Amino acid sequence: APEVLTFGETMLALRGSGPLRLGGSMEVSVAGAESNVAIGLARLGHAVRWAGAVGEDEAGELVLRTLRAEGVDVSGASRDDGGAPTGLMIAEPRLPEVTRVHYHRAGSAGSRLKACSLERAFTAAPPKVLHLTGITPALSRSARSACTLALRLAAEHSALVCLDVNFRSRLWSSEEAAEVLRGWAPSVDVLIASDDELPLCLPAETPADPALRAKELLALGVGEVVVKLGAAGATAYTDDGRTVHAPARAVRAVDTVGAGDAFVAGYLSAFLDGSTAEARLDRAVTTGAFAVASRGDWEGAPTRAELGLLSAPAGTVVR
Ligand code: KDG
Repeated sequence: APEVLTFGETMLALRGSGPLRLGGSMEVSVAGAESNVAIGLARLGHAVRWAGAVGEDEAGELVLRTLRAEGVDVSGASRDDGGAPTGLMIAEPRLPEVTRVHYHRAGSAGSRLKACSLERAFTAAPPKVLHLTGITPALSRSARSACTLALRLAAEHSALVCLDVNFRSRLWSSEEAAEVLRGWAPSVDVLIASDDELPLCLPAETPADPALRAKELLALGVGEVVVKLGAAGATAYTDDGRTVHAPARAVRAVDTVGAGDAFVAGYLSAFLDGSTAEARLDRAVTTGAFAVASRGDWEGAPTRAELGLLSAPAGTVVR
């Protein structure tokens, strides 16, 4: 059985080297927050299953082939038999520090993921941990139902639930997101969010202070709240009343897209290893830093043996 089951939309990802309207060549890869987490976990040696849907097309084959090559179990993934294509995401580096992302995913196969496919993938081998993001319920009614069902199955099979809020304003409004995510909060064991995303899981009247927000979430039944603070690191609030902080690891930033997913993979990896909150955060900021220092969403994710590389002095050549 997998240690972690995750699902969501993974798209064909094209990345140019300048303004999209000028044309030129692009790099071809795949991207999806949940599959980024799955790859991050697989590289760290965990058994992980991804159960999204792709189109019956070559882009879908690339998604499945990439995940398979990375050691992610795709036996629970499905192909849309209604002709919907695999979604497309274009990353347009517009300034050295500013990348625009364009989605072509409305009506895509991934967004039409069916609850019954997810149920098959879950019950075939119930996982220890179910990982969801707030992107999937924004995709469609059926994707949202798949999430609701997954939460129910997790409760029935005593799987822990990890939720990364991952708010995407291009997909839904904060009001719509809050309506869904507030209902989910009491079922979540590990809630991971950036500071500004916390109110999406809380009642309308929320304190401005992140520590008070986290306490309120714990009171609602969340097991543990992990707040990502970007360059300022991350803070975890645990249900035994402890607050643990880890500063970010200093790296030269190359591409911040995918850093949050890498952070989640590191955190869950240490969680599955049975590590302390300090060690969980330490691995999360480490894997997050690898993503920031590497081009692409998931390509730079470290293996377990590579985790220590970040401490090597500048100019190190490993030979
Ligand atoms: O976290 C990185 C994701 O944003 C990217 O892989 C694409 O899943 C994606 C999304 O919906 O933005």
